Amino acid sequence: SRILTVAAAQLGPIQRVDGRPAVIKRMCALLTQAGEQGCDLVVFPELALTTFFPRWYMEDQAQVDAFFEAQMPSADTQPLFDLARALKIGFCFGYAELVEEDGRLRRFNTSILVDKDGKIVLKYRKIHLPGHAEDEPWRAFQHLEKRYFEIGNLNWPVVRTMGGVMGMAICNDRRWPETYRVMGLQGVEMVLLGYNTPRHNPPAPEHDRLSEFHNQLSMQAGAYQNGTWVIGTAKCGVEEGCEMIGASSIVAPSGQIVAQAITQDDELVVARCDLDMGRAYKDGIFNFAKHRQPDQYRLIVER
Ligand code: CDT
Repeated sequence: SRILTVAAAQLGPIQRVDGRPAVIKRMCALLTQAGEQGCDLVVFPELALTTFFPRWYMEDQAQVDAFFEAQMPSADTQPLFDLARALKIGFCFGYAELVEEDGRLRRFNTSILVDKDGKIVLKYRKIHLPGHAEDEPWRAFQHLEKRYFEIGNLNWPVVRTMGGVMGMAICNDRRWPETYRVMGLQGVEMVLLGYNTPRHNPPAPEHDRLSEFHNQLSMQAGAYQNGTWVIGTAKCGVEEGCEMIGASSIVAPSGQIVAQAITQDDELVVARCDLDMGRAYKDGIFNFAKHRQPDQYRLIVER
């Protein structure tokens, strides 16, 4: 067996006035706890450094860009990198990325994986951007990811690090089977995933009571169908008057949840994960080479 002790480092709410240094302090406190519990890897949420700003319609680009990071690590985030390296812990977190690429400024909803030596070894840019691009004043709050971010342009890369094959996904990605399958086809053994999920979905309020169920359903199915661990980490609680679900979960390749958060606040959820546990699924019922029928799936990429 190849054991990796992993933590989903759930974050409680981050209000708009909370500066990055205060958030980094909370993340460092969770890292320290993770060190005390012998963790190898800590997974923080999507857009971990600020409040979930797509809930607001903004026209002033400078106001929007205040939520973005133009450098990583930055002066604000360096203490997180330093502490993790001192503790010999790998970590992953999400942030809003501002980058000059192809001769223009581009904005992505990004997550990075940092190895135990403090080196960024993998970057992913969110592909399934939910919500809308224009103000919809009838909503109690907006979900303007389609306004503030471009669709990620890195596909779903995986990397061999910390003794396993690691990949990443971000929030809404977890609801789409293609997310896990593209990584599954590259032999992924652990998917690191952060989310910000408002309980209330203005276009379909009748689904609100099913929020945790759909969260679990998606991650458990993705894990089982690809023989991979899934580490789902929430930013949750009441942020700027908007409730977001918690239920951060560590899901085994069997599809079973082996550990889950019980609060809506900063909380470390830890499990000893055997990376070899996916083998029986990858070699058996989900042996892709033997049983998949890609010729029959063409419609999926044609439409
Ligand atoms: N952050 C994020 O992707 N949240 C979405 C909300 C969907 S409702 C517009 C999610 O899938 O959880």
